[in-house]
Amino acid sequence: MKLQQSIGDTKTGPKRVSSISTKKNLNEKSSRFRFLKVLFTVGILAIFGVALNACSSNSTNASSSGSQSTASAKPVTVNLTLETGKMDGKSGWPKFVPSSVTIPANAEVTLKIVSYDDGASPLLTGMTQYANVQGGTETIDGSSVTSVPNANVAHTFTVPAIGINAVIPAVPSGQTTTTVIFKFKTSKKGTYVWHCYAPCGSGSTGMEGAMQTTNWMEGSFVVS
Ligand SMILES: [Cu+2]
Repeated sequence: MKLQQSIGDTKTGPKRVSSISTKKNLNEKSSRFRFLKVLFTVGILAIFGVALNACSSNSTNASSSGSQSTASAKPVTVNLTLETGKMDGKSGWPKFVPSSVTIPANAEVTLKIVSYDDGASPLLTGMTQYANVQGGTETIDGSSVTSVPNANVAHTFTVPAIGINAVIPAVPSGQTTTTVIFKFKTSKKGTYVWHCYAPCGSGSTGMEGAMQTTNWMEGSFVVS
């Protein structure tokens, strides 16, 4: 029995061995196949990834170039003159000319104000914030400023609704004019009012005359 069993074992032994080796081969083949499948899938995913990336970067470029085109502001120059009462024939009645200003929306505006007024009109108590440049950058006769000493303020060109305030000093002695360059950007369309906040009019407070008359020290500011 033992012998037979051992013979039987030896007979069946190799068969089992061969079947095991076949299984091993199969296992190896299938694992290779799986490995190739994984490689193939990774390859396909990589190609898709590159393609998607290219598409998305194209669309990003397209959208960014689109936003650049909407963001590119038009450069616009607006010229104003600040005339004195003598120039207008009305003593004590300084005037911004023209009184009505129209500027395109989304524009980079250079507001050039040439003033002939050598008289200062310091801002009244509670209004001295208008001695500070707001909502843009300013140069006076080529020098950058962020404010003007109140004793030297002659006028302001202020559009409260859009937060811009340009400060115009009195023309210094020895000069005929002083030139204020105020740069700012317009955004939305709208019709606003500009004012001068310096008491440059007549009367005991300087708040009468030109200060109370439309088209003298106040006018329209249209962003179209
Ligand atoms: Cu004024």
